Amino acid sequence: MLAVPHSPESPLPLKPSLQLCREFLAGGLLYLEAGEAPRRNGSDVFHRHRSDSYFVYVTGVELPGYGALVDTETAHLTLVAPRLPEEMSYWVGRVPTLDELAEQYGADRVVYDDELAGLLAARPSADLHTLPGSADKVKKLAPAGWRVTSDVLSVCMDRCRATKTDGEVACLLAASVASGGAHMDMWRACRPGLREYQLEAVFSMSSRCRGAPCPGYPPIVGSGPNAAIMHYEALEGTVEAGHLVLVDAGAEWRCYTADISRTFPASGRFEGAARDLYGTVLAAQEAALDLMAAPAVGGPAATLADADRAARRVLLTGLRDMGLLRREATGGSDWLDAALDAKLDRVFMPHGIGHHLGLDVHDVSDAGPVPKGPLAPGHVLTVEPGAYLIAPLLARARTDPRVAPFVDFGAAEALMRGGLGGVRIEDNVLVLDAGASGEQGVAAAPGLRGRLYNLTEAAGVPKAMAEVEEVMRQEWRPADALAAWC
Ligand SMILES: [Mn+2]
Repeated sequence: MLAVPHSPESPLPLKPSLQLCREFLAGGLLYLEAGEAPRRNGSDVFHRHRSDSYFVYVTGVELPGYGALVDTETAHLTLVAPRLPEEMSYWVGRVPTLDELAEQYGADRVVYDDELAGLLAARPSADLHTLPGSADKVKKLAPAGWRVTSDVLSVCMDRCRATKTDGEVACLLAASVASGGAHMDMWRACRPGLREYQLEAVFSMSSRCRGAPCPGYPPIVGSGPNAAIMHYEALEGTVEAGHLVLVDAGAEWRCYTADISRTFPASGRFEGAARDLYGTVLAAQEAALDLMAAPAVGGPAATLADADRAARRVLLTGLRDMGLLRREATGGSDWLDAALDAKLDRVFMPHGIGHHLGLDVHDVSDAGPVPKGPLAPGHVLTVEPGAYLIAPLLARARTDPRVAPFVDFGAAEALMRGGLGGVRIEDNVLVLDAGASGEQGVAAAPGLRGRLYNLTEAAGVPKAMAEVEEVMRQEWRPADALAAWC
């Protein structure tokens, strides 16, 4: 089974993923750029640099100002380094030599950026593939007779990036370990009276101490009613004793991000309607995971849309059983089918069940962030059902004659007055070869379920209510995060 890289310095074999590009690009070269750190307001202060994902995919280089030239026939990688003035060594530290860069990043050759045009001129003319953002610059560099195109590279790379290599999965698992540890530190640190941004600060501190330098997206920490705001980023609210706190946060490791959501009770105990709602969402997630985990033998593999549908059926049934939805709405026809036909599920879960995950939180594929076809080995996907009490959606539901008869608005409002906002539970899973886990005798490894390897479970992040409560009873010890990579 895949091992977690033991330290942030472990080398990772990212470069082989590049060979996939050869299938799609008929020869030629490709040129990619890391990009520059954005300036703050045109001043001489910069925001933190984060290299372009396509560039990282090919080079693993996280530094600004670099470029990469790749021969798609031979996978020969030329790293293009900015020629930095001598005085940079005392502003930003020692500048590595070209030999050191070649060694560190496994490049076949490293040149300075002012040598690139000469290097191209010395070669026979060819197609030069790049991304739209670099096209103008590359056109100026390319000698006469070369064809510079940005039409196909992103499509080709999106297709490659959808199927993760072992090295990429190792990065994602490391991101999951760091992010998961930080989630659990938030549970331990949580108490009524804290502000949401204080919990977010615990996440940042803990994940950074665990080797993940920055979040892959703005963390969502929504307490009580704020849990019902899908992309809540204000983080100014106060955690109250009766609240559920919804956290959707993931940190990057080598630019690969986790995307983990957990919901926990501020009091340390799941009780009443919060308990019912959590149980419903957890059951919906289990239904989706079971469906995705079933081996594809003799028939087409499940799709994420199948998992989405399975989760919504469980969700609606659970919401009905907890008294939010009316049983008598359909006058005899199958209740679930009628509810789904009316899109009742969209009132309570307005987002999809998941998406690709990788260098970007909504990662790329040739079908976009959400896979359309059968689940395929190498896909890393989120599985994230949720159920929320969203005031504007409930208001709209009241005026929709197809949906309104299903909803007990009085019950929903009573729960909202009690401060209940919503629940989301999100794991990250790798799709394995069909039947892989059973045959290889590793079925007992944490996180393995049929043809799924659940990175979040493998990282030791619980979601059963009793286990979440157990972690919440533990003392928060920041020193544990400091020791995590020692
Ligand atoms: Mn997600």
